[in-house]
Amino acid sequence: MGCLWAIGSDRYYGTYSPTSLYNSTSNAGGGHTMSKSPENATFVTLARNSDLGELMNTIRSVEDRYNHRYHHDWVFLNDEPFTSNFMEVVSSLISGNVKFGLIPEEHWSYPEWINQTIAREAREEMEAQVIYGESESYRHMCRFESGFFFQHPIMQQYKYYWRIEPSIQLHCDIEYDVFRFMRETGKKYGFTITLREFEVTVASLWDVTKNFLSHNPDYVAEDNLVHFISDDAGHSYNLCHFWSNFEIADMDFWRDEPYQAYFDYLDHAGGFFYERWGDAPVHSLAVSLFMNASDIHLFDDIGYTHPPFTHCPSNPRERGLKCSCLPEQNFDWDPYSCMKVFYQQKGFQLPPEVA
Ligand SMILES: Nc1nc2c(ncn2[C@@H]2O[C@H](COP(=O)(O)OP(=O)(O)OP(=O)(O)O)[C@@H](O)[C@H]2O)c(=O)[nH]1
Ligand SMILES: [Mg+2]
Repeated sequence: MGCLWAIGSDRYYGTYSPTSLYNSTSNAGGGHTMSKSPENATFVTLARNSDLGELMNTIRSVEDRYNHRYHHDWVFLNDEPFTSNFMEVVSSLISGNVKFGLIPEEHWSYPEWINQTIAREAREEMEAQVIYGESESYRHMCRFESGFFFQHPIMQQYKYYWRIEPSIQLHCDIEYDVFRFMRETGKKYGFTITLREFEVTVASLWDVTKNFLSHNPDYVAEDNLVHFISDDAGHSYNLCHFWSNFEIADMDFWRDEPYQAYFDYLDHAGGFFYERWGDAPVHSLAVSLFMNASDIHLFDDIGYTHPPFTHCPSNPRERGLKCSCLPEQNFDWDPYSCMKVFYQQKGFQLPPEVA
């Protein structure tokens, strides 16, 4: 048994398998009879060693509802080395290849242009206002998820990812390969839950975004979804965003020039530290502006909970997927959800009780 934190010259590459350290086609969980999915795709989970307790049921849920059929890889990233206990336990639960990566320090630290005194004062001021308002690590996490997870050497090998967080649950069987679906339909971004951001955390995000757009108007897609994020044709931000703890998406979008230039512009503006810009609004603004509406997919059939919100299918066909959630738990039509706005912008028919 053992774990590798370094293979070759790449100190950020690691893999762990109790049975075979070097056989990249073997799976740690073992026991599957179907072959591995050919899709160039992986689950990705950012986690601390202390998240292990919450992660075990989450992984079990993802495997039982989906991955035992497809055996996709699963990448775990951390700003500190994973313990061998963490690696052993999660590997024993996963039916695909499992890889562990250490985040490079430059992806989880202050850029030189940030004034850390001002950043600290901003945190102190936000402490009583909003969840994680005081948290320094939360800000590094949001900046990492906004701009760097797809640059990690392990993630560079893949095109598609499904982001999984500790303590989420899947409620319905998923009987098709979601990554194959993304590839065959040309979709670039998939989500399940939408909601509104706390305004204080993104106070200047839209103004900074508008400044960026004024210098880069060509990045805006012709058939964009600006009316999802703005109720007044782009004058102000309505705080709607796709909840990024669930994302099934194409990393080429994050790696391509428009998003790279956008993230760099935001990073220099400093709002990841002087405010508390979340990766969810940052991703959502980019997706809504730089993608065509047809690139964005609502995975309505995926029953999903990230506490405290649930997306539960109500469509009778989707209810046949042995869902362990009730349609009345669905957050979609709550006043804080933006699903109605999304339906209207996409031209979807609203359920009669909502229309
Ligand atoms: N390695 C590492 N991972 C972190 C850290 N902070 C958060 N994460 C991970 O980043 C993701 C988002 O953090 P969460 O604490 O779930 O943030 P949230 O979803 O906004 O809020 P809650 O789930 O309600 O706590 C999760 O996958 C966490 O495990 C950190 O300091 N280090
Ligand atoms: Mg979370």
